[in-house]
Amino acid sequence: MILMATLVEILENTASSKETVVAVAAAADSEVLEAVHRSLERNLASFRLFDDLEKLRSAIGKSHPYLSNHPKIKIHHAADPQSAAEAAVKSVSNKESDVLMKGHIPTAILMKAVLQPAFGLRTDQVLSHVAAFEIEGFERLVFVTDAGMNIHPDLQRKAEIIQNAVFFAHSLGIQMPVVAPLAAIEVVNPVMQATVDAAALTAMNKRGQITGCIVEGPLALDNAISLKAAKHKGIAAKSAGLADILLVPNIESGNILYKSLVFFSKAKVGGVIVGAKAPIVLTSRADSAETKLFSLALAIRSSTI
Ligand code: COD
Repeated sequence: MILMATLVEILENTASSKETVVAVAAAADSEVLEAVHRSLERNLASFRLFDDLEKLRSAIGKSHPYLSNHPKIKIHHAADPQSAAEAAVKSVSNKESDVLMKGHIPTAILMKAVLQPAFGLRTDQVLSHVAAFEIEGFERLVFVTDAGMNIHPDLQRKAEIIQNAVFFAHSLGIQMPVVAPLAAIEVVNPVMQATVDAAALTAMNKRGQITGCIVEGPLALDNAISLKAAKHKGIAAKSAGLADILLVPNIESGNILYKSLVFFSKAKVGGVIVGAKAPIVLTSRADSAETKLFSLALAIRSSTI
């Protein structure tokens, strides 16, 4: 597996070996349709769009008329966001589609449909969100998990979230990713749960309970990603400064890190939910068409491994 260092490289090296079909829940949105349009230009996938028919036709007519009779698009009526979520999920679980994509719909509505055992997309694994960031001036991709699904994970859930992200990093050619469980300091403070969990996750990795990676923490963000900062502070951890995967303590810190990277640093990002029977493209409704396209490429790659 070739190591990919940028999201553009990933996009350019992602081709559906077979025709990948993407089911989009609540597709009547110009940024979603732009991502669909750009995917079609690149021959990445074909699409089933689920939404209110009138709304969808009007959105297509306004922003992307070229999509209205496209041979690689099928349109399905769903009266409201919940029906669109359920129909798109069922389309993936009955294998009409290979990838699920969130459109203009709240994450919780889509994920509740994914988690419904009767709809058949769940596995016995934890589902978690992984975002891949390409940051200007930074030589490697940085993965942040979980900024989108698990609200307040306990130790066991954090171990499973790491394992999901590690498999995802492997699918991009990163053979032994370094994982930093983030906290505010580098030592264990019993009243700072993130530091206690980080130390336990480090021990779990050493004992073979989390595999395919090096976990070392607790680390604050600067010492996780900057060798210079880690050296300056005299951090003893061998992998300090070298993190590929940043495990955030909870969804709020993850969301703030995600949005800071995008809005302050203009980082490029793609994000997916892993751990279900098929990959799920999960971006924020405000995310750009480019982010949705990168996310699709990441999802297609992880659906073909
Ligand atoms: N992986 C596997 N199974 C899970 C997970 C998970 N991450 N979460 C819940 N389940 C299972 C439970 O074991 C249970 O069997 C069932 O699903 C329902 O569990 P609840 O009642 O805890 O789940 P919900 O429906 O209340 O909440 C699930 C959500 C995904 C809706 C919730 O976790 C959520 O709102 N997450 C945040 C989503 C969000 O707002 N993201 C914003 C950033 S874009």
